Amino acid sequence: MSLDPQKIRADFPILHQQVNGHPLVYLDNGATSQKPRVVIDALVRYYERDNANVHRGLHALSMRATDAYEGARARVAQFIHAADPAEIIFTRGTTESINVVARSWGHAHLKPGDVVLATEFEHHSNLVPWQQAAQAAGATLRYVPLLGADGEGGLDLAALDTLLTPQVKLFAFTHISNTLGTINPAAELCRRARAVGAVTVIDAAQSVGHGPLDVREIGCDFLAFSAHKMCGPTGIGVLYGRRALLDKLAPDETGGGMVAQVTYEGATWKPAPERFEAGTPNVAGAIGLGAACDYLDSIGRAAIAAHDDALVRHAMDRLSALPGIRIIGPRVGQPRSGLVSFAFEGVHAHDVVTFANEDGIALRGGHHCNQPLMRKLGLASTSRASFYLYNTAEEVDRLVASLRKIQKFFAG
Ligand code: 7TS
Repeated sequence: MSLDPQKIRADFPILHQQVNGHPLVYLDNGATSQKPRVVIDALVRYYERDNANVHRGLHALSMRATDAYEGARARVAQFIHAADPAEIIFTRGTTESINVVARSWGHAHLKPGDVVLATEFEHHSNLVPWQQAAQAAGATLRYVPLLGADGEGGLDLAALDTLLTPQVKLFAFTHISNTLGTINPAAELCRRARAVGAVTVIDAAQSVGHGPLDVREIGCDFLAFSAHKMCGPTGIGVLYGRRALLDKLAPDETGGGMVAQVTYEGATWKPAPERFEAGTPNVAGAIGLGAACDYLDSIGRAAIAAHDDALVRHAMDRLSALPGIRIIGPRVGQPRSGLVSFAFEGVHAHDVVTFANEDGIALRGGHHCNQPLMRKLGLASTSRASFYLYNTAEEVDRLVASLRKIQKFFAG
């Protein structure tokens, strides 16, 4: 159950280039992943051979495009073990998926006095939509605290028990933190939320392409993710919703493609998923996402998770030996996803990222769309290295060598 990153690298054309005179080391996978040739080819093939609008034509191309689009839906359902392809709604990405739930479900179900629960380490995309939904309904938004001065203790599960009152109507949480690397016990959190009758929404942006995921085993009501972080194209993502919930939900966007009957006076809706896909969808994107699912499964998601884990252990080991470094999130040896965020005493994260770029290394620096979390940890920003299936231990070593140079430079 291991993978050979050198072999995998041959599948990714973009990796074979020099940046500032050095072979590219791409460690910004938390922001977006690179695309294998098979995904790029699927997009080109669709546009060269099959391009047509879906669900409305009786000609050959439209039928082919519709089959491929619906085939991608079925493939995604299988990828996350959804019971039914109708539970897969194509969106623009994680952000839009969460907004659909916040607007549709929030509008229908939230009342004054209700509570929406989130955690202290949500990405802005799983935080601001809930602020908006709670404000619109006169509901209250509460946060499950994070333990530890560096967030190393994970979610405070004892506090969760106190917070999960019958007033809580919805609990939204990230599966994997894009800044801390914390892996939340998703099935356990859903079980506890269900016990008070709360609906669960999981932000799976950082998890779905990095390991096995089964929505029925987790027992969530909604789950959101983006194709571009899992070797697929940009501009396409998924909202998974349990059929029983989706069928009762009104759409948040209306127009062509999602209506059953229209008169001058009004309209009725098709069932899910069409009900939530107004207008011409991103057909090519869905096909590209289907190809990404095939690609990841051809490698094996358990093997990808093991590879991420080996890299992050190696990185934690080497990084924690650097002087003046503050690593946030789980400690060395504790479970964490394949990413690590850190701050250097006296060096701004943007300087770290700029200097690393001189060595051909792509990192991310900033607040990572986690401003409230940064404030809680007393940090303006961090630098982040995030790994994926094509990264190697040698690349981690190049990062560490570059960071040593940066430290030396700023030490004067
Ligand atoms: N949720 C999490 C946990 C994320 O990491 C991201 C993107 C999103 C939601 C939003 O996804 P989108 O595809 O809708 O934009 N995270 C990052 C990041 O960490 N660096 O750049 C984007």
